[in-house]
Amino acid sequence: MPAPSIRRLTVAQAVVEYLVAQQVERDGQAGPFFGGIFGIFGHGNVAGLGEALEARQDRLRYYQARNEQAMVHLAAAYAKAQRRLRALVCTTSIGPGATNMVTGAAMATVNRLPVLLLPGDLFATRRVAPVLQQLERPESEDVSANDAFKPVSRYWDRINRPEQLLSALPAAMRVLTSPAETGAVTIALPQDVQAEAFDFPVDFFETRVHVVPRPRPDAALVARAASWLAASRRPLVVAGGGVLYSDATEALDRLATRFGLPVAETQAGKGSLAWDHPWNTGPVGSNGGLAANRLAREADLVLVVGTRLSDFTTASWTAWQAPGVRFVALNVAEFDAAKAGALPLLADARAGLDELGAALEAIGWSGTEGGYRAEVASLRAQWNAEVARVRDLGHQPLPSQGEVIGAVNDAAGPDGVVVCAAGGLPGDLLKLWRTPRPGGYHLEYGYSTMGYEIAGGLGVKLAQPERDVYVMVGDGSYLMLSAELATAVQEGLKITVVLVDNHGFQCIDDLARSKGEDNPFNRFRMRDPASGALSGAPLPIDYAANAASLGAHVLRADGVAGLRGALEQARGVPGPVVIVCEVDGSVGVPGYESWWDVPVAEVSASPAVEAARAAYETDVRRERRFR
Ligand SMILES: Cc1ncc(C[n+]2csc(CCOP(=O)(O)OP(=O)(O)O)c2C)c(N)n1
Ligand SMILES: [Mg+2]
Repeated sequence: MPAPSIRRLTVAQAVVEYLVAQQVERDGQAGPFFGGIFGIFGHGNVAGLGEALEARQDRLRYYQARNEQAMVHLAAAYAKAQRRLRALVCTTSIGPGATNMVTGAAMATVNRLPVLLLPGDLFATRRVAPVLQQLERPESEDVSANDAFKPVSRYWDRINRPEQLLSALPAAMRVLTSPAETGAVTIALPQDVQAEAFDFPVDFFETRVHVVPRPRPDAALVARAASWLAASRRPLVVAGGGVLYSDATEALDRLATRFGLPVAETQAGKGSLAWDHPWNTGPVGSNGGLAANRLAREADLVLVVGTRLSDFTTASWTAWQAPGVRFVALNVAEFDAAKAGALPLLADARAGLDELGAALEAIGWSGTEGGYRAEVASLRAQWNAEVARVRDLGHQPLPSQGEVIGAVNDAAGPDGVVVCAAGGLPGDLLKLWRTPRPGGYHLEYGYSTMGYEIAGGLGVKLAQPERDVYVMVGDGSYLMLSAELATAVQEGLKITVVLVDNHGFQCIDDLARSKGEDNPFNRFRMRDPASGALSGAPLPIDYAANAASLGAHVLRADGVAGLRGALEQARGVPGPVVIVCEVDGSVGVPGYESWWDVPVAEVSASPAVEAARAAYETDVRRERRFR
């Protein structure tokens, strides 16, 4: 008798059995790809996936979440901290539970982070319709709320028959483990199909190792890139997130050091070189610093590595002003390598940097000239002095946000990780945070989603329990999505949340004012009964009491000295800590010869808006297209 070659499982059981058998290997090291599953049950997953997971708690641990959007943030942060070599799964009920994940899916896809989303779906049999939470469409029965995931997923499928899993799950794994294509993967699971049994082939559940390759660039193009570099007088490297994902930090260090190449950082790439590395010139772009922004302006050759070249990196395409400036784009994704009319080096960042270094050796280039090196050193010194100044303003009576960042950075030490996503903090962190080690700076600035911060911090802590995680969150973001503090308490995940209270959506208020607006739309003020405007007393929100009510250990920081004391105290607390710190929102960190394109009203009754429009029309002329 031949061994039975089928296993009779429900579709939900088959999904779980398949997921636990998936491994990923890079550079010869293999491990399980899925680190667990977050979920909130309801109809659409409780009797299907819920039953299947109960039986497999030994291999795929289930974690409760409070909010479906937050759990996708958590999963994406986990994947980022794992350099995309591990991921989490998210399961939801149908309807609102499912569509709550759409924002998270978009965020993961924008940031190229793998997350596997398993929303429940309507009955495939359509036996009962409309079911609770069904979005009916008169023109078609082949549509559900889950179709909203299509434009925000890199792979989307709906399992209407059990055997569809046999192609859908491998396709999902291909996308999740692809450095070039990864993002949100959505597999909608109709709830009747989840519970249906099927004779699956046994070998479908055998351990499968997905090898993440390090594609090498085209040899002729590497030679050309090397000749362009050797001919340049003012080259600049821009390090994006791809450097970190590819573990290319040492390769970048070697190339920069050997040839005297200044390196500028993006939000996703910050930490590619230690902040005090002799060739790290700091951030570039709209929130860039004076060293990198000046170097960028006059650069004649820009080597961009692992970056999407978002408007914040390119300062809305005003960053590069030298006539004839050329780009070389090293990227694992063809889509990104083709940007800026660049010479495309379609490759893994580490492999590409190594090959470029070898090609430069082969043509005997000794690197940049002494004059340029001296200029870089001088700009670096000026920039580091400016950062020190802003981190230590001594503003009274309330501290500035820059001082708070300095204090948290000091407390985080060499191995701490800072997590942030939206508000005024990301720009200030990009300028002021000093990252000693790769992975110490974790910003979600692709989608810049308010509410990512606390959930993201938990994802990082789950991925890297040995590192201290510091979440910096604005009062606005905190109000939007902070309930995962309860999850932190439940799971004993220690994160230190520094809640920066400036009584409103301060960065938007600043932006509105810089464009001539004069309204209270972005401040947290009571509506004034007399005027009817949002200009009354500050909202009486007690953030400390709010966080304490969720079970967090809470500390109130009074000034910078109080904050330093609270951070010290937080060290000894085993569970999550929230430190509430009021700042003076009117004291911002300056911009450094940079710009961001935010169009201003072309006609307005307000002279301030008219003036802002006139300035806009001058500035926008500096935008250069590179196609
Ligand atoms: C989900 C979401 N909604 C809206 C925005 C637009 N937005 C960006 S920053 C911001 C204000 C953030 O306020 P807060 O967290 O207090 O930070 P602050 O600006 O005060 O530093 C808003 C509304 C966003 N990024 N994400
Ligand atoms: Mg605020």
